[in-house]
Amino acid sequence: MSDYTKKIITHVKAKNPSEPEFHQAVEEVVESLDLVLERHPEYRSAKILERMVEPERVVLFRVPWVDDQGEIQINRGFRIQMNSAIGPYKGGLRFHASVTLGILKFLAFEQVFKNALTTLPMGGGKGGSDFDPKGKSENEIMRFCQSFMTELYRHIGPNVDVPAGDIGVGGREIGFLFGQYKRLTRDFSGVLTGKGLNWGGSLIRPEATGFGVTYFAEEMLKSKGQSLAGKIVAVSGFGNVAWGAAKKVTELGGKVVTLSGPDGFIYDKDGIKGEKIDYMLQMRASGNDRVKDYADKFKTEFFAGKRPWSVKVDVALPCATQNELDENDAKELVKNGCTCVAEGANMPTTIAGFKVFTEAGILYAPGKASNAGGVATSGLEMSQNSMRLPWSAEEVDHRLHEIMRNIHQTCVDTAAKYGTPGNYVNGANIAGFLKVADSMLDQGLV
Ligand code: NDP
Ligand code: 2IT
Repeated sequence: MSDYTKKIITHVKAKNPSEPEFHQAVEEVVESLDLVLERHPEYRSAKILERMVEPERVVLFRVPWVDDQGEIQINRGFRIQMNSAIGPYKGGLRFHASVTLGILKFLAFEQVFKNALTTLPMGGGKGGSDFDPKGKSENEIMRFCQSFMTELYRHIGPNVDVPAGDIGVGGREIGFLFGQYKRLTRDFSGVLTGKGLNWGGSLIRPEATGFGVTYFAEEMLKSKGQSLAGKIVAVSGFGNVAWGAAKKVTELGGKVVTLSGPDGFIYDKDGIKGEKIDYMLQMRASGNDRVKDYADKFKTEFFAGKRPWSVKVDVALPCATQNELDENDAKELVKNGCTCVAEGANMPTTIAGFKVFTEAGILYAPGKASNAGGVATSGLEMSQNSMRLPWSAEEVDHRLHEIMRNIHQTCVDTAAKYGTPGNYVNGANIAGFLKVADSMLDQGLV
C-alpha cells in the first residue's frame, strides 16, 4: 500500500473511532486504488478519495413507539447519504439489533461502488435502525415503521433518496413505510423500491439479489469453461438473498446443500429444492430466527452454533451478513476443493479470508459486484415507476441477467487493464471508483 492510501486509512480510523466495519470497507477499497492513483494524479490533487470517505450527509433521529403492552420504546433511526455524484442516493434500510452508525456507514460506502457498477444512475446511501424485529407482532412492526417514516420522509424523495429493504426489511415493512410516506406527503411516487406488485413494485425484485449472485457465479465459472450444472453449493443465511440464490442455483442444475441462521447450519445432502425452498419463506416470516426448524421438518442434519463452510462443496455463496466467513473458514473451503466464492451478502468475508482465496487462486467475487442484482432491479423498478408502465417478469429478468453479465465483464476487463487479471476485487473497486470519481470531477468541488 502507498503512503498516501495508508494515510487515508489512518485518517478514517482517527475520525471515525469505534467503527471497525467502516474501516474494513474503506481499507478493502483503497488497497485496490493505488493502481489507479499512480496513473491518475488528478484524483489525488482533487482529493476525491478524501471526499468519498466522508458522507455527504448523515441523518440520525429518535424513533419512539408504543409496544403491545403499552410501554414506550425508543430506537435510533439513521440514513447515511453517502454520495450523489451519479444519481439520487439509493440503498436499503436494515432493521437489526446490531445496527450502529458504523455498520450503516460501511454499507453506504459499499453501495456507492456497487450502484456505479450497475450502469444505472444511482448514488449510494443506506439507513436503518437498531430496532429488533425478532418476536415483534405485526402491529408493533407497523407502529415502528410509521414512527420511523414520520422523521425519514423529509429527507427522501423519488429524485432525492430512494430507500429499499435489507436485513429485517422486506415487502411488509416497505408497505408500512410507503403508506406513512404517502399520508405525510400526499404524494404517490416511487420513493421506495421493493414495493408490492399492486402498488408500483417490480416483478423479480424479491428474487433479484439471489438470482443476480447466481448469474454472476455462472459467469465466473464460464470463464473457466465450467457451469453450475452438477455443482454442489453451500449457501449461508435463510433470508431473502439465500432464498433467491437457492431457487436459481437449483434451476441451473446445481445442488444447494446448506443454509444457516444465528443458531447454526443445516446440511441437506439431497439438495434444497421445491417445497423446501418455499419453506424458507415461512421460516423467515415466522420471526423465530431459527434454521433448525428446517432440519426438524425435513429430517436433515443440523449443526448447532456452526457455520456451513466446513462442508465439501464446489461453490460457496455467503448470503447472511458481514464477516461471517473468516480466514479459517476460507482455508477450510479451499482445502475441501471449493473453487468459486460469490458474495450475496455485503462484506461477508473478512480481509484475511479474502487473502486466502486470492493466494489459492480461486474465483472470488466481492459483494459489491456479485450482489448488485438487488439494487439493479430496484433501479429497474424506478424506471418502471417513472414510465408508469410495468414490465413482464421475463423482461425484468432478462435485463437483470444482462446487467450481471455486464458487471462481470467490467470487473474482468478492469482487473486486466490495471495489471491484476482475474482479481474481481480490484476490478470492482476500480471500475466503481472511476465512474464516481470522474462524475465528481465534472461537478466541481462538491
Ligand atoms: P434477511 O433479513 O432476509 O435475511 C438475513 C439473514 O441473515 C437471516 O438468516 C438473518 O438471521 C441472518 N443474519 C442477519 N444478521 C445476522 C447476524 N448478525 N448473525 C447471524 N445471522 C445474521 O436479509 P437479506 O437476505 O435481505 O440480507 C442478507 C445479506 O444480503 C445482507 O448482508 C444484506 O446486506 C445483503 N444484501 C441484501 C440485498 C437485498 O436486496 N435484500 C441486496 C444486496 C445485499 P436474523 O436476521 O434473523 O438474525
Ligand atoms: O445492499 C443492497 O444492495 C440492498 N440492500 C438493496 C438496496 C436497494 O436499494 O435495492
